[in-house]
Amino acid sequence: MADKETWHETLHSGFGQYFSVDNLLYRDKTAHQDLVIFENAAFGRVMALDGVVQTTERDEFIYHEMMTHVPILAHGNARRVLIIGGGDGAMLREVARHQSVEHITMVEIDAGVVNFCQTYLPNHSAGAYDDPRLQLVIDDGVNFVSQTQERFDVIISDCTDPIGPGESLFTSAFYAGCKQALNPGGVFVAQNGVCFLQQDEAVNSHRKLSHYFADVSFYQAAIPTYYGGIMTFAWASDNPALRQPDLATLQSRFAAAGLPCRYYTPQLHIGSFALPQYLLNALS
Ligand code: AG3
Repeated sequence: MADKETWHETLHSGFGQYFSVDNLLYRDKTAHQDLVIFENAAFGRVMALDGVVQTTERDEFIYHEMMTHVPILAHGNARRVLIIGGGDGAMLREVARHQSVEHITMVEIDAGVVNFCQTYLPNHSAGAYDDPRLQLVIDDGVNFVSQTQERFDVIISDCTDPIGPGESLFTSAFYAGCKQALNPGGVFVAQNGVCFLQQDEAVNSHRKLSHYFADVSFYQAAIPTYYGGIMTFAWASDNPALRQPDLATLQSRFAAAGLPCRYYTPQLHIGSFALPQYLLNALS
């Protein structure tokens, strides 16, 4: 933080965003990262790690709905879901809304993020840590996916940017582990940065994932606090049909799931796989 009143993001060089710190709720170094949680008049509670905004109360629904309902509803029969990262608990909250999901494993490297977010960012997890379907593992995600004998239908990588502890979640070793931990017909999705400013990230993920999966692409959403335009989510599976579901199928799955969404719609799900030409050019 630059001073007591204003917090500046340090992710991009040369320009960026700031927040007024209207009430500092928590700030300390966990075992792995510099964690800060504060109140901001415009965005509610804000959580940042190592100088980068991870989530805010005001716009988190866009990110978390898109990273859960898109793969789960596209899959159509996801019973076992693995979340990598996600220590603030909102990804868990959204996955847990699917009554058809029987088991959720969440692997977070930083116990401090889990603990302090439950105290200072409680609306994110909204009680989901008490869900009996949850197995919470404090471990490195690469380690977990390479060693586990368990298999999952959907894997969600709710990672930070590839700096600090989150860097390993952008490696071939991690993608190979995710491939082996997926059931046949499974889907892997991952936070992949804002592609206008972090295009190399998308290009690299695409190249690495293509070694392990037959169908690799991205879908996107604009999330205001992930400053700089659309955020891309990596999408990897062995079944290209999962990326092009028909509207009627999604609508009936969505209705059956009974989800209270504020961003996700089946129409938007289908449209989110359309990518801007500059990204398609970079990927080809
Ligand atoms: N993790 C993704 C934060 C990425 C921010 N990156 C950026 N602005 N390029 C969010 C964790 C929420 N559960």
